[in-house]
Amino acid sequence: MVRPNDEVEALLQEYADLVAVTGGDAFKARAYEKAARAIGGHPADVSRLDVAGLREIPGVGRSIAEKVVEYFRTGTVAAVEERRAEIPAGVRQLMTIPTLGPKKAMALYEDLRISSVGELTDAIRDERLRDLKGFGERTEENILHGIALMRQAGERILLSTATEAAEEIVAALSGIDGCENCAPAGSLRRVKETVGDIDVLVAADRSEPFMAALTGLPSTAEVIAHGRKKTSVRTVQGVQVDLRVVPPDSWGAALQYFTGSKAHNIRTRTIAVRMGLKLSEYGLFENEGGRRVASRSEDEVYARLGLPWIPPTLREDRGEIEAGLRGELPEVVTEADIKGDLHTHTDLTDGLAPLEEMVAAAAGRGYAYYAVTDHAPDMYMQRMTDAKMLAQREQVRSLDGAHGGMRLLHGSELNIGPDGEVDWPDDFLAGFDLCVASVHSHFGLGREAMTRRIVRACEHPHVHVIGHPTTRLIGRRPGIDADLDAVFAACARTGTALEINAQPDRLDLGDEDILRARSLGAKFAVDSDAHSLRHLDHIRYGIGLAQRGWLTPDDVINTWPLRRLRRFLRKGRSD
Ligand code: DGT
Ligand code: CA
Ligand code: CA
Ligand code: ZN
Repeated sequence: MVRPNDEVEALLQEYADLVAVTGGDAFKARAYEKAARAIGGHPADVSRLDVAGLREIPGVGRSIAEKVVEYFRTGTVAAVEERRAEIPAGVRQLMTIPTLGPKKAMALYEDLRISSVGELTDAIRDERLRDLKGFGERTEENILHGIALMRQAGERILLSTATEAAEEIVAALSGIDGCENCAPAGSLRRVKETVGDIDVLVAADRSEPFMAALTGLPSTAEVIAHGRKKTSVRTVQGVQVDLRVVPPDSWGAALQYFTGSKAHNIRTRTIAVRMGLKLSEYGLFENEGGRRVASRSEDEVYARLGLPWIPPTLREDRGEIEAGLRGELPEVVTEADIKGDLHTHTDLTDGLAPLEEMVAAAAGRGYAYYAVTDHAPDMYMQRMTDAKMLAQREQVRSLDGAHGGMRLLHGSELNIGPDGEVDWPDDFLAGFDLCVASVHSHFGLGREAMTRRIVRACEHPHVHVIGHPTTRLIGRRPGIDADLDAVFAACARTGTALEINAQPDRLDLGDEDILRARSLGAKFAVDSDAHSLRHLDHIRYGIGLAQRGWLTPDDVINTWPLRRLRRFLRKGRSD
């Protein structure tokens, strides 16, 4: 269920951390880190490659390739096990606390013999960390926050993880004889940013074959409950899956009920009650006589309640019922509306694929335009130079229109400095078609300074999109502290778009922020921020978020025809 590539990525990343903290050389640790990312982003399944095949992946040398082969042959890697054995399990857990990291965790162990999360919270309470080099009051706060994030993340999983797991289950169950319908429900169908458990629904006359299939899947680690109507299992990744099998003639009612949200269902039930009806997962029934009046499709159920079909992404009781009753539901943006991606990387910086391959893959998605936005020089480890950027521009120009007429925009992802300044002087910036500007450092500025910083970036004539605006990493790093309403208003005023970054662990902006920003008049760009070919597909999660924020194509600049997009990129200038 976990992609083999992701498994190897996590393993090599762990190895890099272990090397770093057990006194191995920093160069080796970095090499493993780089290989981890390359394998995670590699389009082909690495479990099927031999040493020679693996060595064709950039950054993967003989010794790394051999470890990968060893892992798939034996299930473990001796070198990783040896390093693990040097560190107590509790300390390894400390290393995974966001905001703490491997180095500090090791320092805590070596200097204070702290080897569990419990001991760490005790030590913070007793102010025993303050005497350590590199720790202070601020660090303590951050660590406590990291522990809280880790505990929350332990309970919910990333949307992408849940989606991939659910798709495998749905594919397996759909192939079984007698399956009339099969789909995910619950928060996953509503495309929530994180998912508590996966709900899957099947319409069939006999339930047992489906229940048996779920419990027998290779990805199933544990059966929690096995029944005729509902079966629950836990996957090898620790995710709970609830499978319900319903009679085909109550499919619509069941799908509506188990999609939720609870808050939305309370509203639909109340409407039913007022009409003298009763709504359950079996259908919509008349109170008197109990005749069933709707149940086959969701459409039918909503129609009988006087409502249009409501997209699952809107079902949160955030005004969708009222809008539906008035006939004013938004025509939310869909993946088919997206005409291009405006934030992507190549192997010129930290992307994994060369320009031509990224462009070909984008064209394969049917895009009308595509922006290449590699990192700018202020992110030092990317080693960007003016010459490299200009050489890439030549290459971009030569590929412009070469794939099915897809137009290319040459851009860059700039870094918003602590005072709101960006890389490069204006005359150099003027040469780009489009610039995304993002916060990549100084996350801890005070609220006022942080707000001023981003507003200044919005006011820059050559900044068109604010990339991953809050910089949060789900379960790992909180968003920056800024007056976001002031930022959103500045975006609206200056004609700067807010990004909806679709990277699975960012999903930034989140739905609540999108709703507020939209009400303040801002426009949006839904971007993959792809660092590899397969990342281009992540755009779907961004679309889910955009829908949850009630956005229509008119709100999203990369659904617009290129002419209208180019006008937006002039930021009011006439040139
Ligand atoms: P999650 O799993 O925490 O991410 O969120 P959901 O929304 O998937 O919640 P879950 O799995 O507990 O239940 C799936 C759906 O089933 C939920 O969205 C609405 C429906 N549902 C579950 N329990 C109740 C209930 O007691 N009343 C009503 N009206 N609906 C319920
Ligand atoms: Ca659920
Ligand atoms: Ca559930
Ligand atoms: Zn980026």
